[in-house]
Amino acid sequence: MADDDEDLDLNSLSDDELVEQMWDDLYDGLADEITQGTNILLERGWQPYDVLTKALVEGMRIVGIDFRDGILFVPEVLLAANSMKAGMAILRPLLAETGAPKMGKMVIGTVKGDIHDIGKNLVSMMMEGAGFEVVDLGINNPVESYLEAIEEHQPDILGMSALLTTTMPYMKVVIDTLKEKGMREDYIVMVGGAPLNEEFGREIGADAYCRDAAVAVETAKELIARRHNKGPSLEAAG
Ligand code: B1M
Repeated sequence: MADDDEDLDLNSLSDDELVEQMWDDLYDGLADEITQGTNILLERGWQPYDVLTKALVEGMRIVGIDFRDGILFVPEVLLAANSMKAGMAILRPLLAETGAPKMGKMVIGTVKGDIHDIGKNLVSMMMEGAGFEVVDLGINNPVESYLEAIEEHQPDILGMSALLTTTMPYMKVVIDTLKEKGMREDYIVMVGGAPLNEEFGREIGADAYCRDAAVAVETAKELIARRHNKGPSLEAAG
């Protein structure tokens, strides 16, 4: 696909054609083209969130299907992921540019054994855009990293991401450790990642499972507001 596209002027495409071309370019791991396409859509007045969801996230969804079906392999998917990150790098400051008052703080990281970070990065970007301060611990985090970070940063929210069925149980290890240390109730715990669901979130004792980054933002706002409304008096009464 890449060869055919060499002389293609992305500027000459309609919005719909360009978005479809970006799905192809993401699939082919063409970071420069993704950078260009992202900039063109923004110049045409697209909202950063629309570029993110309609061009980049949808493109990665298509990559995911062919990865699952054994049509694409790890090296190709890595190139696609890097291209996606090139687009996200342009969108990040725009999404964070809302000037919203600080809503709260979140520490977030992908759990131990798991190196997927695109979804987590998206959640971080959207949370920053909604006025949250975000401390991103990156990938492959053992329970100790989470503990150190919450000790250091005293967040309102602990966020965890997992993309593998083999790594998602580790979220429970982190939550159980918080319980053992008597710290569980000090933090809102939110979890997310493609293989998770509502039921899993409940079973491991998280406060919320978040289907996507937009849901993460809404859930965070809601849970923080609920916590503020509760206030210290309830604890004192209890
Ligand atoms: Co991986 N991989 N991968 N992979 N990979 C999946 C997850 C897989 C489903 C593909 C498949 O087979 N269909 C499959 C898992 C199967 C399973 O567990 N049952 C899989 C596999 C098997 C593997 C390897 C084992 C492959 C191998 O080596 N043989 C290996 C594992 C490495 C490891 O982690 N130890 C591996 C490696 C890789 C790459 C390195 C090549 C690359 C990652 C690059 C990177 O992240 N920097 C990669 C990718 C890109 C994928 C797919 C194709 C795409 C994931 C992604 O970025 N999606 C993925 C297929 C899929 O998910 N359909 C797949 C886009 C992203 C925006 O969505 O991450 O779901 P997502 O995030 C969403 C929500 O889930 C939610 O909000 C996000 C934004 O809306 N969310 C949160 C996520 N985290 C949250 C945290 C929150 C809240 C919401 O906290 C509050």
